[in-house]
Amino acid sequence: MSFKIVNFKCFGDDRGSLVALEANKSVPFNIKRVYYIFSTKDGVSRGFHAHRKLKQVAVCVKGSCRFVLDDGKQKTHVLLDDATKGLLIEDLIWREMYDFSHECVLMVLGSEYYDESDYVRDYEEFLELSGC
Ligand code: T46
Repeated sequence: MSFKIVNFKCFGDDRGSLVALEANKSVPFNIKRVYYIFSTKDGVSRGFHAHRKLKQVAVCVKGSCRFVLDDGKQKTHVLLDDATKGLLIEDLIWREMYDFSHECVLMVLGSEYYDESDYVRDYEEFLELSGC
C-alpha cells in the first residue's frame, strides 16, 4: 500500500524540542499547501475520500488521532501520536480519520493547491479507479 511513516529529525535540548520540515528533503515533494485540523468534536470521523494526484504528509503536532487507509484490497489502521513522525500518503488511498483527542492538532502538508476535482468521494468510484 502506498503510505509510510517518515521519521523526522528532532532537535531536542533543555529548552524543549524542534522539528523542521523541508520540501524535497524530509518531505518528499514540493509543498504547495499546509492546512491543519483542530477542535474536532467528540466522536467525529473525517475524510472518507481518496485523492487522484495529491501527495500528503500528515503530522499530529499535538495530541493523537487515527487513520484508516484503504487501497481497495486491504485496510490498515495507523495511530499518529508523535510530532516527530509523519504519515506519507501517495497515490489512490481511501482515508478516514477518527479518534481525535481533545487537544489534537493534525497538520497536513500537500503537494498541490486545493482542488475539489482531485477528490474521489464516492467509495464505489474509488474501487473502480483502483481496479478492485
Ligand atoms: C485529506 C484529509 C486528511 C479548503 O477550502 N481548502 C483546503 O485546503 C482543504 C483541505 C479544505 N478546504 C475546505 C473544503 C471543505 O469545505 O474545507 C472544508 C472541509 O474539508 P474536508 O471536508 O475535505 O476535510 P476532511 O477533514 O474530510 O479532509 C481533509 C482534506 O480535505 C483531505 O485532502 O486528505 O483532510
